[in-house]
Amino acid sequence: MATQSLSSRADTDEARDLTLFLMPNSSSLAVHIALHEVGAPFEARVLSGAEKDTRKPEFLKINAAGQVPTLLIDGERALSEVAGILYYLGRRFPEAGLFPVNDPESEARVIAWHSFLASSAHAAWRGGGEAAVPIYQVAENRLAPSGWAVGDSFSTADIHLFRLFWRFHASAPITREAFPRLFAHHDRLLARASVQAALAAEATSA
Ligand SMILES: N[C@@H](CCC(=O)N[C@@H](CS)C(=O)NCC(=O)O)C(=O)O
Repeated sequence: MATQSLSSRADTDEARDLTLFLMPNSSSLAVHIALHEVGAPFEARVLSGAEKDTRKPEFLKINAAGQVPTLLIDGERALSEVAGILYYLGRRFPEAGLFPVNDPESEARVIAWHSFLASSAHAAWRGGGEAAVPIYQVAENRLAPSGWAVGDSFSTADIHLFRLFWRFHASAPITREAFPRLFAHHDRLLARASVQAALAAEATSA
């Protein structure tokens, strides 16, 4: 598992605290974006899908599920699952405003989005085609009037939604006219500096 390091900010002690194992343009993109949002130094280690790096013993020792994203904390504690890692980053870096504070209903709504996205949406949207359309409809209907996933502010749920929609929407028969909120959400996210930074970094290694 000869991984490439993407981060130029990996030279400090603080950077060694957070290491993201990623595969370009996969589920790990959501965590990559969130790391840019919170502004913490981190090291990104790029695994190769073609080389089946996630199945190699060195990586299975870090995450027995053999999946990205995997975030290594302090070089020793692996955290997996997009939802879990986004929650961790949102709570650890509250100044970034990615997770609601002292508002049980909004907190629950963010968690509900993550649960829906990790289960129903990921499976259906990856499959593509007509079968995926009803789940796009659920997401379209659930977006708040503000255009964000929850309430009036950007949250980890928006990052998770963006990564899945960005990756899979072209394989479903959906149009801007029929799903205006979802496409507007996608465009809004695409314009963020964090999203541009993560996509540009992953493009150089894909
Ligand atoms: N439930 C997991 C899904 C993660 C996942 O599906 N990761 C894929 C990439 S999108 C992966 O690591 N595949 C490599 C493999 O299974 O060997 C999450 O939400 O983080």
